Amino acid sequence: MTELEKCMESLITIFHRYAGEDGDGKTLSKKELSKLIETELPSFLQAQNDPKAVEKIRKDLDQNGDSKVDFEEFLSLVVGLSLSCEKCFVLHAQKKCRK
Ligand SMILES: [Ca+2]
Ligand SMILES: [Ca+2]
Repeated sequence: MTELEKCMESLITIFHRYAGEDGDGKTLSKKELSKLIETELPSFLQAQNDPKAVEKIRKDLDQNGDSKVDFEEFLSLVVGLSLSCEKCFVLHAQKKCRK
C-alpha cells in the first residue's frame, strides 16, 4: 500500500476502534469521541487549554444535530486539524511559527 492509502486505512480503523464500544459502530457517542480525542490527539487537546474543548469540538462537528459524530463528521475534524497543521508547517518553514 502507498503512504496515502495507509493514512486512509488508519483513519477508518481508528474511527471504528472507538465507535464500536457502545454497540453502535456507525457513530461516536460523547464518551467515545472524548476517548478518541484524549487518546489519539493528546497534544492537540493540551494546546486547546480548555476543559470544555471536547464538548465544543463535538458541537462543531455534529452537523446533523444527533449528538453523535459519524465518520463524515469525524473526517471534518481531521481535515480541520490537517489544515491548521499544514499552515503551521508552512509558517514553520518560514521560521514564523508562533503560538
Ligand atoms: Ca458508538
Ligand atoms: Ca451527527
